[in-house]
Amino acid sequence: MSAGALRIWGRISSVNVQKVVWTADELGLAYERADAGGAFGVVATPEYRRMNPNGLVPVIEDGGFVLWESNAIVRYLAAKHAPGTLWPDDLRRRADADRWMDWQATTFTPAMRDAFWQLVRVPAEKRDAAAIDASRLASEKAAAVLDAHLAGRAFVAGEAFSPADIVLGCAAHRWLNLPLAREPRPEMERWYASLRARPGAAQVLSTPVT
Ligand SMILES: N[C@@H](CCC(=O)N[C@@H](CS)C(=O)NCC(=O)O)C(=O)O
Repeated sequence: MSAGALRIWGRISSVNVQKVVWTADELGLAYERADAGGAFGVVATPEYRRMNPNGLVPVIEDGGFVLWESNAIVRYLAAKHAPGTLWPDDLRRRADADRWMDWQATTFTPAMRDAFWQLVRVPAEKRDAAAIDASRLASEKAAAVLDAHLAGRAFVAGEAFSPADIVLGCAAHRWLNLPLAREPRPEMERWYASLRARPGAAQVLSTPVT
């Protein structure tokens, strides 16, 4: 990797890596991404554990500064490169985006974890139907909250695109592409379609859910 460029470690199939890649693409940053995690390994090496003792992806290195936790990375990159635009200056607008980022990490994504894991990663004959259904119901509850919130709003935090759209856009990409029957969510689907039209989202939102 060349010196000085932003470095991202993590396989693109990881929803948490996708957030970071989308943010970098949205900001037009030059970066180099190294596959790590899953079948790529790397995360158990002593060098990697020195960067992230959790052994998880993503990790970034930016001019000697190492950071893990995907939403913290998204906030860091947005605040560094786009204060006042991607990262709102206004305290309340920023808190609004921030709140939805936390909601993605603590509510929406945990709700869909079992459905994703069972339907995408577990062989059909070994699937736990009860776990899938409980996860589907919890995800529908969260999807209903987001769908209702998006009514009358172009983006999650109002009229301007914010980091909340990136992290929830990655979560929605997963939810809307899981092979299961979902309730119709017209506002969420309208918002997701608008995200898919963004050049900065092209790489991530065209990545299959695997
Ligand atoms: N809270 C962490 C979670 C990171 C995480 O769970 N990453 C998963 C991929 S989405 C991981 O590293 N799994 C192990 C692996 O890929 O080897 C974040 O948001 O960055």
